[in-house]
Amino acid sequence: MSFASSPWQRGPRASLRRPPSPSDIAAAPKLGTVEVWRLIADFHHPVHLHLSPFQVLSRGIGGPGAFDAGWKDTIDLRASEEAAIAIRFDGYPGKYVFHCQNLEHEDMAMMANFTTR
Ligand SMILES: [Cu+2]
Repeated sequence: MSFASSPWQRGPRASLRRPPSPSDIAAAPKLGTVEVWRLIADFHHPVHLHLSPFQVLSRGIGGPGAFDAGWKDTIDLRASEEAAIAIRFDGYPGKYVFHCQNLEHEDMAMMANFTTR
């Protein structure tokens, strides 16, 4: 599982394949802004973001499905699936995580940190 956010289009910014270090920051969005993150799954991963709900912009080369309508806190990605999500960062400054909801993957610490400022 990897992702890239819109300010960094040169390639994946973070991977959820290894346990995170508390000091690793994958993204640092500013409160009150919207970022588009591209999520790429190597395996089935239901990806959950803390703090900020998001909307699904696309899956693969198509648009979002009917099941993608509305605000989400989790997106279910199948193996080799790619999605773009728009996240509005509101709330409080601090460090948050996003992670896979699959219990086995959670136990392997499949997560990354982001910080809002
Ligand atoms: Cu997973």
